Amino acid sequence: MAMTLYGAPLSPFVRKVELCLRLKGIECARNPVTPFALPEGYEHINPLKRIPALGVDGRYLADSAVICHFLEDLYPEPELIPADPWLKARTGWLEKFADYELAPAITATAFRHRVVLKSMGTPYDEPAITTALAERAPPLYGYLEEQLDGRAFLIGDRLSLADIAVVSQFMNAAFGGEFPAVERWPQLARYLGNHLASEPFAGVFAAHRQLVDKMLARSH
Ligand SMILES: N[C@@H](CCC(=O)N[C@@H](CS)C(=O)NCC(=O)O)C(=O)O
Repeated sequence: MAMTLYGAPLSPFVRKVELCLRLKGIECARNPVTPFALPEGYEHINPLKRIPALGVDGRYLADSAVICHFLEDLYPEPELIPADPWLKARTGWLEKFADYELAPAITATAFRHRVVLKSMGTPYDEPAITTALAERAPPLYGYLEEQLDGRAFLIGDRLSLADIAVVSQFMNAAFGGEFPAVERWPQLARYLGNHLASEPFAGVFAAHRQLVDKMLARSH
């Protein structure tokens, strides 16, 4: 089976798929397209014109969750989505929470404005971003704080797609200067600190920070 991943490395959604591919040792070609310069005909790959997409023997899948679940079915080891129905559903929920709640609240604010727009020299409204983060992030952080309940992983006692989805969004937020305060959300801050400093996240975090630094340096 010949696979190609379409997408730019700094997308938290592409990073989710990258981490699944890497953890499962799946061979896959890369086509580093960005939403700003999509190749002609990309709408036939993903009509929403978003990244990531996965080419599989000339057919295409869109959406990071769909792709990660497909990879899990094809390559069940190591297990990133538990088989137990309750834990599987909880993993799906926390992945959705990351993709559809954390992403607009912390990635589309902190990362998009303070990194993407800034690097392109596009003016952005910093007070509006600070206010949006202050309003939208705390309830989400509070919920994750409750879910952790003293554990090192969101689901059970091992890494799952829930951790991959959540930590991926927080990497982008961190590049945009957003991180939960340890005094207010101690479990979440420690959970993120520990994962960002250990594999499979640490190497990706360091490499992607270098990309961000280069983007911002070029814009000066
Ligand atoms: N739910 C989608 C979200 C993908 C997404 O929003 N990707 C962003 C890049 S981080 C994108 O392509 N944005 C371009 C656009 O929305 O036009 C997924 O999980 O793949």
